[in-house]
Amino acid sequence: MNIDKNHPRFASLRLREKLVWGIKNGLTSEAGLIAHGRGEAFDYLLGEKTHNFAKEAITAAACLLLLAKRPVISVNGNSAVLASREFIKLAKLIDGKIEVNLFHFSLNRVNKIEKFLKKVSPEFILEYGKNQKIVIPEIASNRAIVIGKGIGASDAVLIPLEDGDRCEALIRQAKKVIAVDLNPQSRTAKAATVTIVDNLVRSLPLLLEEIKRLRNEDIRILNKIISKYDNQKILSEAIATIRYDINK
Ligand code: PTJ
Repeated sequence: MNIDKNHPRFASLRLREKLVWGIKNGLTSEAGLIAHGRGEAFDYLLGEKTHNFAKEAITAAACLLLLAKRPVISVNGNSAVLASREFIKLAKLIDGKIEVNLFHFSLNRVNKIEKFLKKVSPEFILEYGKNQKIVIPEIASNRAIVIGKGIGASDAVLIPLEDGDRCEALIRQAKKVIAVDLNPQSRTAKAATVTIVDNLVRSLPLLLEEIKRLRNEDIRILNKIISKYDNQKILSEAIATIRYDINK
């Protein structure tokens, strides 16, 4: 569909079109549209803007990623079509790896998403077919199967648009987990080390800028920012913002 740039909902409609494109081209799952709709609803309630609680989480996330020795970005069928360029830029900045890890698993979709990301840059992608896999215990989906030297060996993982039990399982493995989730009440949001309650497409460019700002800082300063960070407080602020706006 051709969307007029002057349409008041242009930005939102463009994202929808990206997901529809993702489905037509075999990257995004059909359930991905439902997940996107849920995200849209929360985004609407949050006024479709990046709040201070999200900015605070972005700063903590930047510190975690800069301190990590083996950071990995986990990409699914929604996030791939929404933010492929930003993922590659992020991998470059933090010297990290990108791994495709799907909830509605199909090898065909993994291959298509990898191909799509590799078009931007082939450098940072750990390919599913070419790397040894391991199983992360207590995950009730194919998400349990991860690349050994990717998510398996990681000390920090970015998990945009997640579905809960994997986040909890990664935390049990003593990994730092950064979630991007517009729903502050999701299991993922509650379990993650740092939860960015914001739209992926708004928050990733800000995360890139924050990493650039902090990358030459003393390690002690980065650690101090993390030690002061309180994810529960961030989630409470997000929930309060939604409630306040509903009651206004
Ligand atoms: O490609 P696959 O097979 O790995 O499947 C990906 C989806 C997203 C379908 C799968 O992980 C899933 O079912 O996720 P859930 O459980 O629906 O959770 C997705 C979460 O992301 C929800 O809490 C949404 O509110 C949130 N969300 C959706 N779109 C965005 C978002 N958060 C941030 N930015 C968005 N654009």
